[in-house]
Amino acid sequence: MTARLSGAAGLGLLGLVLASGAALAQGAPMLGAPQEWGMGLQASGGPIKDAISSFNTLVFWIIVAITIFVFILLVYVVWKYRAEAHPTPSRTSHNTVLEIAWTVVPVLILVVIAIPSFRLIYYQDRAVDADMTINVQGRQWYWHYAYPDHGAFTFDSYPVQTAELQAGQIRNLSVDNPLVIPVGASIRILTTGQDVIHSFFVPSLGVQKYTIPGRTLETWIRADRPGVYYGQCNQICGVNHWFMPIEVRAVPREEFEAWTAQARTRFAEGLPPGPPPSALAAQPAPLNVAEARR
Ligand SMILES: [Cu+2]
Repeated sequence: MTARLSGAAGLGLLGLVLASGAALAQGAPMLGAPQEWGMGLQASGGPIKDAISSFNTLVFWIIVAITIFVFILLVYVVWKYRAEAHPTPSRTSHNTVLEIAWTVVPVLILVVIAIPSFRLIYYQDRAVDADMTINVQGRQWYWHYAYPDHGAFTFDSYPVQTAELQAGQIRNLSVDNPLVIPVGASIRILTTGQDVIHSFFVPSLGVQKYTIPGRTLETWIRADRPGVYYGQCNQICGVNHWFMPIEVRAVPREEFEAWTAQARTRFAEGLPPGPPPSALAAQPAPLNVAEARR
């Protein structure tokens, strides 16, 4: 899918290389989080975000081309038809060729945008042959996660309080019990809301899905590299809306299995699962620890 979109985008690859950042060595845990002076989209942690970045690049360059074209046209007209050089104004009010052209060309541009756009929407819609399922429930004001394929344990996820932040943790983004996923697995995400509409939004994994009371919506995620991917509820859901950060930790499959085993045991004892074992070792330092802690 990425390849298809990149093909359509043409220049997408350049954008992706720039976006995914020089700081991210191949295989190193990556950090999906806002960065100081970040100008583009967040770095991509998986195929869905790759596809979104490609499509974004395509639309960006179309906008650049149109803007330059209109600017040049304006300068040309202002210069060429100024009163001094062109004292008798044209009285032309209709021009069939021109009118057809300025109708057809925008339609073609829209078609060029629409085809990859619809492709992307259907690509994001659901996982083909998902490896596992995670249930995500938005609640006022925390996240509730369930792993139906791994013993049906569940837990709540709250932000780490500012005073309790440890090195590498990010204020208003780090949580006590992160969502843990295995690297490279296609994960079906089923969302629902307990009370009001929330939204499960993790930019670096390319996912945003509403959690609506009484309804179950489906989407999917896949992280191709180990890392920490941050997000937030991005639906204004009440006074403590800010209290709903999302932290997704993508870990190697063995570590994921160990974590689920630990989580099941602890769930049976009424305890939260906590982070995966190597969480602190694998914690990539944000570029702006001082800033994040402020
Ligand atoms: Cu919310």
